Amino acid sequence: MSVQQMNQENHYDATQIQVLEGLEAVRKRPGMYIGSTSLAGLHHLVKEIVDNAIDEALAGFCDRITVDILPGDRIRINDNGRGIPTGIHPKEKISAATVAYTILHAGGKFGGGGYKVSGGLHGVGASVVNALSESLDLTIRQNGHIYYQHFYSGGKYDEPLTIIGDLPEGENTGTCVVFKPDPEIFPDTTFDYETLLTDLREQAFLNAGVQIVLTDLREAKDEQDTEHIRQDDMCYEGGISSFVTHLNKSKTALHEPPIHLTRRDGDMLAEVAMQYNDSYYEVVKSFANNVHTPDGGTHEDGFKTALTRVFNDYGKAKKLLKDSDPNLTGDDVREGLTAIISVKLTECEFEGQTKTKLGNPEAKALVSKLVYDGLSTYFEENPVTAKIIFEKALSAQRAREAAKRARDLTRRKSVLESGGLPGKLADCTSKDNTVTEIYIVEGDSAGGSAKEGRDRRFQAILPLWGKMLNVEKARLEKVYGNEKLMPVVTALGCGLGDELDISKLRYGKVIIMADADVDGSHIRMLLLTFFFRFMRPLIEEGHIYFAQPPLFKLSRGKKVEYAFSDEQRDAILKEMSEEGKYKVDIQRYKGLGEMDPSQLWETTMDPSNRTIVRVELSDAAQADETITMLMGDKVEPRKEFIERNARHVQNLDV
Ligand code: 0RA
Repeated sequence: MSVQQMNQENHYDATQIQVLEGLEAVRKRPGMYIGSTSLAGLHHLVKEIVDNAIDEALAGFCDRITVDILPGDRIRINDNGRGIPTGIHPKEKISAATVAYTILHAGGKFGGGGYKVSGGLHGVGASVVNALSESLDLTIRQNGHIYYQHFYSGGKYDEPLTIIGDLPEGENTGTCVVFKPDPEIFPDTTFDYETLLTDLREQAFLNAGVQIVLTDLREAKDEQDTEHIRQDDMCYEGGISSFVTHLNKSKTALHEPPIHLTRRDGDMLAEVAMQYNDSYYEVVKSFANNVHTPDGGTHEDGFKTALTRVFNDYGKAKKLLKDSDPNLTGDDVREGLTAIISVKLTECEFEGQTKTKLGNPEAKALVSKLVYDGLSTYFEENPVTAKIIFEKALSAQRAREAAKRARDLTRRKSVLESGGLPGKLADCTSKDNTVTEIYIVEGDSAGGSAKEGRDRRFQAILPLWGKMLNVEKARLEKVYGNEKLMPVVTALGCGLGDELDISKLRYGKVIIMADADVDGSHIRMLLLTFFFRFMRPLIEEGHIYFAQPPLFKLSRGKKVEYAFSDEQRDAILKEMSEEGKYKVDIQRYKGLGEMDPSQLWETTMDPSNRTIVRVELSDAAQADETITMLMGDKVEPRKEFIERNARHVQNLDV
């Protein structure tokens, strides 16, 4: 029996026209609904559908969500909830499930009155995904039946939601969606397993006890072909405490387990998990209604203020801080801290240009009460841990004061010595940082070629020399004394740490140029770590680049071409060999130093010919994790990472 049969016919037509207009608006301006049609937008589609299933889990009816990447880059999302309502929608006169998948809602959940907790695009998501899909198949298991509806070309349908069979005895109710993103909308429709895994793992942490299983079936012959199936089965009873443990896995924790605090106030819920480690950096990640808020907001403010207050009050009360001592600052008490803040509110107000900052004032009050009371009690009840953590903050305070002295000293010295710029810098003539660039070059011989080959009007060269400092294991004060890093800081002119002033940056592009081998990639990582830890806005605002020097020079007679990969070398070789009589000569560049100045200019520095790669930072916590792993002192996670990313590493290093 068709659900539609219960419907008046002309109503159906009217609804469909309305539907197509709504969904057409999404197809015309997808960016308004999913941010962009780049890979980020593509992966966002999965989030939208998963969010709906998570809402069902939050309502207490669903505890397992599976996400499968199917051949052809289709996505299948299945949950064991109640199933989207299949009854006739009183206003639209078609099935409520069809409404959810075809009518663009202004917000709220299926006409409101549903869930207490909802964030982001919730509820609007299903129709947006449908609008941007080439095809979408919806199956609902409910009332002892299996309901099915097929959509195509961005949400069109020929048949209404229809019962196609009976639900076998003992089988779960639930919702299953299979969609294929429309290649007319998305230039690249290839899903990245790691991206989905990171997003889904985050949801599994934020929703304790909900099982989320991601499976990649693209390479599989069938669903039993385990050899070609990648799968991650995630369920964290510890919730955000497990998240903190996960983020700290490459670090050495100062206490076990993480501190976990929870507080409820009416419909509001605030939760914090935190753990200190022996590094010098903080990772604080906040969420509102399971939506990441990278720009923080009221919940994060409440956390930070209360944390600083707890430390200073505790220090004074226990005579760990004398009355005459300066207070600990926020930076002091957050050194080596990994924390997750999660609030659930009836309605979130998001602020800022990208709507990624929480605005609700009540969240600040709730989180700060939670942290002040909860952590004060924790300190009272766990004096040994309290002492270790407090000592850490005191040592951060001492280091901050030492760094200030070192900074004042270097400042005085550089003013006295050389008018400020490092001796080895070959500066450019232009002072306009919308056109200027600086090449940071490892090795004196490559530095020499770069100086000769450059266009001195806008290209500056700074050769690096001396012993590199692994900043992952050092605080700011060490940077001030480092002979390799200080010239970089002085040349860039914008200071570092919390004194960084990006408006003083002397060059618009900061290009790291190192050999295409293991040593070169080490230098790239070290410099990048340095920028990430001490000059992060340079990365965030897109000023840091990697130069891409060629790996091979191929020549035949007078004709010369360069190759940047093995594949390209083979292609050029084939082409050249077909051309005729001379033998093709292949030279492999072992280092930048082997190129003469004109070759270096032509292949790596000439803006009209070169390729440079901009370093992008999509998620600071993710980057922190990777960097700690690669540069920190725990070996096991690093080995694991390198094995998992062996192919990427090869690309970088060969
Ligand atoms: C019952 C009522 C409502 C929704 C659902 C079940 C439900 C929706 C989804 C989406 C994916 N999986 C699902 N499982 C169940 C409607 C609640 C409302 O109108 O607010």
